[in-house]
Amino acid sequence: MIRFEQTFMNFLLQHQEKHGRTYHFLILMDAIVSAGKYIQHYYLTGALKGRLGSAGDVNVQGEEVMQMDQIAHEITLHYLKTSGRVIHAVSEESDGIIEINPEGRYFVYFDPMDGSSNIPHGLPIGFLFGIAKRNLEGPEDGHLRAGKEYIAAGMFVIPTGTFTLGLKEAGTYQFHIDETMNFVRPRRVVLPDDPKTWELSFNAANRHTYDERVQKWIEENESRYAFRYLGALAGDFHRLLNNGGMFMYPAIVNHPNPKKNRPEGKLRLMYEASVVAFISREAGGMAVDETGTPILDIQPKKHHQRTALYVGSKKLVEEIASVLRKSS
Ligand code: AHM
Ligand code: MG
Repeated sequence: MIRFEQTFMNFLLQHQEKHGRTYHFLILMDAIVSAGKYIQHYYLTGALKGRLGSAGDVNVQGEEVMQMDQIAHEITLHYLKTSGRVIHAVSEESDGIIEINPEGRYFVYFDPMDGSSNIPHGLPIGFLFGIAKRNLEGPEDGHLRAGKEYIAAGMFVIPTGTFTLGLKEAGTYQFHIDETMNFVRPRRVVLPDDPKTWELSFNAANRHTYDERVQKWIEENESRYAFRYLGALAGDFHRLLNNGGMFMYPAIVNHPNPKKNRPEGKLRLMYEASVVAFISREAGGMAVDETGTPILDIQPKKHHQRTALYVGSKKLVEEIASVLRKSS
């Protein structure tokens, strides 16, 4: 007997039909999944084809651009354009807003290759995206949406072949790539309640540069949990979704070289922090910034805005949020 698996597209079709929705979102998701597969293909053969090096450029955020950053950006834009459903896109790899189709229905915010330090080694990176819907009835409402207004957010862990999608008020689901390059076998993901499996994930080299309250919390609590850090948000967050715990990238405020402080945080709000915050909410978790404010409530002022991030199991994030809300 052949064992057939439900494909992502079939899962989504049924979801849309059940909720009486249009097919536009399906067409957009088909484009995003095509981009994810194509990036996966380019990355898998990247070392052999000499594509894992630097592009010799520095992006608008002052960071070294890798060849794969550019390839992944180009691939994603191609598919977003051909979907015909996107009005504007915001990419980590592009300074300005990318105007695509004035008739489009969706805003897409994406980081096509997140976790750049893993690229030269061919180790896991992420393709992260958030989707908001344009206001079709009223006046044009711009593209700067808070995460709570996203209708979906997702991430591919590449080249691992996993895809996770959070759907507004409908849960978070994980899929695996099969031999035919289809994402299959939907599984609903709920962050585990049991602290026994919880993990902490942060760049330990930075710990003495954090706010004193955060340092104290780490000292008092770290021995209770396992510690894991891959250096690529999608991979670290993927573990968390399955095991529970908390990923954090706190503000850097006590660096011995004050020029290296990052009081605004490192990660980007619209296409990194809000994406994992959305997925986490749909999996029963939560996410806050350095003031203990929910990430999904932050109204971005600019599209490459940064934020500190604490995301994961609700109880643990609430614990650190109450520490952060108290004045130092
Ligand atoms: P990038 O967009 O330049 O790749 O940076 C984002 C990445 C995240 O994926 C990861 O969680 C974090 O930066 C790691 O930073 P660090 O190397 O400082 O630990
Ligand atoms: Mg990034």
